[in-house]
Amino acid sequence: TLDLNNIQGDILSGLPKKTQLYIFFQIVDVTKFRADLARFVPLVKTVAGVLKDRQLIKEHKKKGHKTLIPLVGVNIAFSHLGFVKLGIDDSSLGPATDPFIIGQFKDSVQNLGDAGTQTASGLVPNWDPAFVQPLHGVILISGESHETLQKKKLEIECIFGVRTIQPSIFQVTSLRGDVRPGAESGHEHFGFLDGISNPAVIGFDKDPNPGPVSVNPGVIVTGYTGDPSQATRASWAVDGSFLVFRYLFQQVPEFNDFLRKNPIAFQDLTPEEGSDLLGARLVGRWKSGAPIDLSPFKNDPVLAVDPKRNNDFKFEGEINSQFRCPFAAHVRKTNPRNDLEALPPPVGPISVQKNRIMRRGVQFGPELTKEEKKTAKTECGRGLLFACYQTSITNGFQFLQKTWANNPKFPIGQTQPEEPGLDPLIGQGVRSMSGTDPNNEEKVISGMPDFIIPRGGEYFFSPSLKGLRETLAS
Ligand code: N7H
Repeated sequence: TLDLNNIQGDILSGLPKKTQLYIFFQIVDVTKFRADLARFVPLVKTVAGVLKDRQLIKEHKKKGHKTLIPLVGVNIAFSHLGFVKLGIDDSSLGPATDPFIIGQFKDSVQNLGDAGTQTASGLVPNWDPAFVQPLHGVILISGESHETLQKKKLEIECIFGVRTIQPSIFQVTSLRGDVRPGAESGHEHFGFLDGISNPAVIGFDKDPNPGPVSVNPGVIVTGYTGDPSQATRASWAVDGSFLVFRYLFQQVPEFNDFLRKNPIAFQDLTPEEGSDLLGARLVGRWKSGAPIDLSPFKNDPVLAVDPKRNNDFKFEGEINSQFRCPFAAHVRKTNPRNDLEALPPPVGPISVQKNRIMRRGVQFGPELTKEEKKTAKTECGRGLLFACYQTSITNGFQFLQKTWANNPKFPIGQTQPEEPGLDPLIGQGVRSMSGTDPNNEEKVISGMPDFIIPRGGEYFFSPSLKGLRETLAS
């Protein structure tokens, strides 16, 4: 059984958040850091702690309170360079070829497809300078208000002696994410409801909603059935998970402008409805969250918010058709469901279980300004602090990005003449796709501007409480 008191809270239950800070740091004094960490560990929120917090939130709401209950959740994770700096043998986290060991800086241009610039030291990604520096770890603070976050941040800075004459860490950068205001709460910056589909975990989610099959706990938490390296994990590396962080900018006015200029002419849709349909066909869901596989040509706001139905689809009977949903639509690319799981022999069926990831992103940046709406040009940076957990980056995030999103031939096994094309949102490379027009599935749209631009990131490992206490701290 999963030890919920030993697993960091963000992994299985998601730290409750209206706002969240990611503090990226380097360790500058190893001996002091290990001593400081011992005082930091009691702040770390476990899965059990989050479950308790969620109960408190429920009771608080039930009592009719309009204000949010002050709550804070702290987690910590380390990069391979962090473990090296600490002198900790992390070889049970992966071989030298594992993306975690290589680090995202190199992986970004080698495998993820991030745009780069040729320099004397090789191809380097066009990233924010903060992420070009080595990062040793990240501290996550989630809460209901900026005040709560700021207070906790100061407490943590005191523990690590930041702004004293002997700090143990140097803060390279910190990023703040905020859930969007009002009716857009829960929606990412393009306007689509997010956070609907995450894998249900056997042994944790007792009564999962209808949808994709539940995954073995080891797909998300190290040391359990489903962890490809279960047999060889060091004991301190059990009850942990790899945290992939990506700093992703979204070109929202440009996205909206593209939809406006390319409405799908279908049945008796108005141009505005045709633009909404195009957006829905790029994502695979309507802005409301309703899956287009179930409601292909018209938004269905009731379906959208019905947890018993809004993830219960498989691209069924559709193995060879993109009439209802394009093969390249973002949610079909990143969780192909029956495209692989019902793929006929000799190639299929192929389970997607090992490729599922637990997504925990949060939005950053302001709402669109009047000026941006008018000019259709981004002036203020905004996007997603993308985060996801898995026990294998090779099978999880990296696979989704490299082998699915960036691969014009995926999903495989289609017998149509047309190629699916790249994921129109996160695909990197020459971005074109077929299937946006239900009247003409072979029609290819190309010349899409980059809607999502990676500007940084790193691969981290989020250790167990026991690992933090007994192996990392001293
Ligand atoms: Fe995606 N978006 O706004 O379009 N994503 N994503 N994602 N994503 C999903 O089903 C989005 C990104 C996955 O199980 C939804 O919960 C944006 C990366 C996976 O059916 C929406 C960005 C990767 C799923 C978005 C972004 C993924 C998923 C529908 C970046 C991995 C679940 C909501 C700025 C490499 C698929 C939902 C399933 C869903 C958006 C990034 C993966 C609306 C804006 C980098 C696995």
